Parts: sequence; C-alpha cells; structure tokens
Amino acid sequence: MPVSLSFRTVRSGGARRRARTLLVVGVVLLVAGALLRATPAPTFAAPRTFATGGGGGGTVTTNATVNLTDAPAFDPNSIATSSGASVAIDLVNTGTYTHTFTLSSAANLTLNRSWTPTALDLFFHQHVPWVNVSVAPGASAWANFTVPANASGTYAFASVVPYQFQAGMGGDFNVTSGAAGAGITLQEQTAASALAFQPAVLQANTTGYPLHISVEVSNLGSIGHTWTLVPQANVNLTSGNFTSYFQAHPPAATVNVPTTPGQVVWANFTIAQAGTYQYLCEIPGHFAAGMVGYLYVGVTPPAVAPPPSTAIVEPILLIGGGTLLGIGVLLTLSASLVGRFPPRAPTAHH
Ligand SMILES: [Cu+2]
Repeated sequence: MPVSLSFRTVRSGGARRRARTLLVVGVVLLVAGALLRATPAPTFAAPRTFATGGGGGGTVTTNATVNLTDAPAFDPNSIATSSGASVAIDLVNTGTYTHTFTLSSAANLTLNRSWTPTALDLFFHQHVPWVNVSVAPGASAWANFTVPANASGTYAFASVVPYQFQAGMGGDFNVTSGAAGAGITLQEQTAASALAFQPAVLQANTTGYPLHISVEVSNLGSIGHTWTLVPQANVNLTSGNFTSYFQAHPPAATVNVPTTPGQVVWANFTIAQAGTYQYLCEIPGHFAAGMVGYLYVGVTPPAVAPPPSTAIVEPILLIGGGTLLGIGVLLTLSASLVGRFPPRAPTAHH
C-alpha cells in the first residue's frame, strides 16, 4: 500500500481566491493531460494490439522516447517494461536516412549482426514483429502496442533498412513478467524555491514481486529537473560518482520534470526485489545541493531517513518553546527577587 503523503502550503489570505482558481485550472489540465497521454495518436503506422488475457493489476504503461540516429543506432538501445503493459514509444529520427524500429516477437532470440539483410528479413517473416515502424528523416512516429500478458524475456529490435542493423542499429526490449505484483502509484514534486524533492522519502509496500510502480512527477517551481532512479537496490550514490555509475548501470527510470505548472510526467518502472532505491536529479549541481531521495520498497524507512518537512518544523518549535519557557523562568526568578514583575523603573520613584 503506498504511503499517503501530504504537503502543507502556506498562502496569504488575499491569495486564497487566486490559489483556488489555480487549483481548479490545475485539475482540469491534469485530467486533460491524462486523456491526451492515454491516446497518443500514431502518425505513421497503426499500432498492433494484443489481447492481454485479463488479470494482473492496474494498467501499467511504459512511455519512452527513442532517437533513431545515423550512427546508425538507437538511443537508448534498451527499453524495460513488463508483461501486459501498454507501451508508447516516441520514435524520433534525428538523422538524414530512413530508419525502422522493428521489434521481434521472439523471446531471447538474439539477432546476429553477421546476417545479411535478406537473412534478417527472413527472420522477421518467420517471427512476425510486434512492431514495425518506418520513420522518415527528421520525422517522428509512435510505436503503440500492448505487451502480451505471457511475455517475458529479452526481445530484440533492429532497423531493417539494409546494413543498418549490421552496422550496429539494434537494441533490447526487456520484458519482466508481471504476474506477481499489482501496480501502485506514487506522487513526487520538485520544490518551488529549493533544490529538493518533496517528499524525499517514498514508500511502497508489497507482498509480490515484480512490482510495477508509476511515479507521477510535477514541478512546484520553474527550474528544470530530472527524476532519475537507480536500477539497483541499496546503492548509495554521491554527487561525485552518479554520472559514472549511470554510464555502467542505466537508470531504472528517468524523466525530465516539466517546468509548466500543472503538467505532470510519469516515471514507470518495475522493481524486482525489496530494498532501498535512491533517486536524484541529474542536472549538474542539483544533487550536490540536496536533490536526492529514497524509495523504500517492501522495507521500512529507517528513523534517520531524510526528514519530511514536519520533522524540520518540530525541532524549531521545540527550540522556540524552550527559549520562551527559559525567558519565563528567568522573569519569574527576577520577579521573586525584586518583588515586582516587571520591576519598577528607577524614574518611577517619588
Ligand atoms: Cu534538479
């Protein structure tokens, strides 16, 4: 069960009406955004749809952007999702050649780069691809499809334009079996006036793995951020080593946090095992300034975890209260010694 999170907002009384209007506008934008996101229009090829067989948890979606370059290569060349997921991949051809995104339906069958273009075509005739989208130079297209419920393993994708795959334009589509865990949703925001995540602690309790998690991220301010999750449990990166770590271990999820108020972005990923998963902002300097947090999956956050906002407020209240109490005690003591409270001013003598 996801932990319920609340945010305390301080507003001046005069701004309350405007805040309420913004709230209504925000909700409307949120709903509109969700509807738009749910139905990305394919611009090139109709999506292939597969029956999921029902069952499982809520609808899990995987949204990804893949650049098709003239290297030739897919960037990124690895996509992670789960069985039964609704997948929407924005294919962006950044080059001057036509490229295809052709995704094998055969699990754990590696395509061989030494195959001729004819051999590659033959493979895709024998294993009808889940997706086969051709993208013209400078154009973009959607690959929309549902991963079959019984899918699991690595599915290769390639560009079938002759000699592009042979030159390196291939990648892996990794499907985690989603049979055990249902999906859960968490909310995350980046702060308005500080380099911080609110909250800096997220918690997901589950009894089954893999667990599909969707984190809805939005921005309380206008500075660009990323929400980037480490792929391994119990890894504690520093601002000095996270870049090199991610080069060796691609993030489990990374999204650019919108700077438009009310706009949200979803980070969807699958967690395979219990543990503590660190997340951070990749914008240079932000992690060092404090943009880091922890997602606790199936484990209880430690008492010394990065404190929520109330934990910061309480010590201040305690210190403030203690100070007032101390002043009161001193005044009472002085009053008992002088006999007046406050003591009579010297000029008041007759
Ligand atoms: Cu940031």
